[in-house]
Amino acid sequence: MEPVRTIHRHIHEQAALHPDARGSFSRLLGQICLAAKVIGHHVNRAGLVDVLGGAGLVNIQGEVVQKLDILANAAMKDALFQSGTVAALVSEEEEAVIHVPKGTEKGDYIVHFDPLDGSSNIDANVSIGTIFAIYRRKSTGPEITDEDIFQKGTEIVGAGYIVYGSSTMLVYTAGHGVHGFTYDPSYGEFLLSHENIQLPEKCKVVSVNEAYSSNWPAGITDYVDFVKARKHPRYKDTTFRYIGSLVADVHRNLLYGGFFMYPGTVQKPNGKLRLLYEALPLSFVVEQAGGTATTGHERILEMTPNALHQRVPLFIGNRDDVQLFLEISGYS
Ligand code: AFP
Repeated sequence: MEPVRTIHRHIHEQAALHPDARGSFSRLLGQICLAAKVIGHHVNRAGLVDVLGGAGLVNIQGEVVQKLDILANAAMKDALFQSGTVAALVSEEEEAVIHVPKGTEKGDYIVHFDPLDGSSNIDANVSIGTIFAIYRRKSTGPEITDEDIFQKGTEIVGAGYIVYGSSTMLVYTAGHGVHGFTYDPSYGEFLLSHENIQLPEKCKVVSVNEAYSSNWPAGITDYVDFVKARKHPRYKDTTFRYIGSLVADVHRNLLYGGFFMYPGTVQKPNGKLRLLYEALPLSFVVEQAGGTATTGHERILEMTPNALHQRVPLFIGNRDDVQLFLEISGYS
C-alpha cells in the first residue's frame, strides 16, 4: 500500500526547510485547510440545504452576493482568527481591512483572500474556489499600516487556492514548489496527490471571454486570431476553454498547459479581476510552477498595490505563450 501523505505532514516537512520557523506559518496553513473543509462541505451539500442563490446583497464590487459567499467569508475569518497567527485580513467580500477582534491572539501574518471565486457559477454546479496570499507584517507599531497591506507580490511568503470541483483540491506553495492535495472524505484529510506541479510545456488551452472582443484594446484580437489560425507549432492542437471561474481556469491550465487572459476593455481599462486576492496569489503560484503573469506592461508580482479592491488586466500562464502574446499584440 502507498504511504498516505497528509497536507499537515507536508506542511511540517516544508517548515523544516526554514530552521528559524516557529510553527506559526504551519498553524496558519493548517487553519486554511480547516476552512477549506468547512467551505467544501457546504459547497457539496449546496443543493440539499438552503445555501444556494443570492443573499439579497451587493458587495463592494457591485456584484450580487451569494449565500455561499457569506458562509465562505465567515469560515475563512473564523479559521484564520482561531490560528492566532494573523495581524489583519483583506477579503473580497469586505470593503475595509479586517482587524483582529479584541481579545483574540494576534500574529505576524497578513492574509488576502477571495472566499469564493466564481460564485455566480454556484447554482449551475460549476467549479468554484477560494484563493489566498500570505504576507509577513512589516510594521512594528500597534497599528496596521498601508505598508503591511499593500505589499508587492514578490513579498508573498505563501499562496494557493482550493478548487471545489469533481473533488476538492488544495494547491499551495510556500516558495518551494507547488503542491496539490486532494480531499479524501473517508480520511477527512487532504492527501498529497500532485507533488511539485510544473506547467506542461505545450499550450493545450487558451482561456478568454471573447464576448468582450469588440471592446478590447488593439492587439488582443491579433493574438487570439493567431492562435485560432493554428499555424504556429505551439497552437496546432490548442483549444479554447473558458469556465468563468478564474481559479478553475487557472488550475486546469496549470495541469494541462495553457494561457489565461482577462484583458481590460476600452470602457474598463483595468478589466474585472482583482489584484490583491485574485491576480497576485495566482501569479505567485503560476511563477512557482514555471510560468509567468503580466498586465501586458508589467509583471504582476512587481506591482505596488494602491487600493484594496484594485482591478488589473491579467495575462497568466506558460512563459512561451505570454511572450508570444506580448509580441503579437504589440504590448511588448
Ligand atoms: P464571480 O465571483 O462574480 O462569479 O466572478 C468571477 C470572476 O471574478 C472570475 O473568477 C472569472 O474569471 C471572471 O469573474 C469571469 O468574468 P466574465 O464573466 O466577465 O468573463
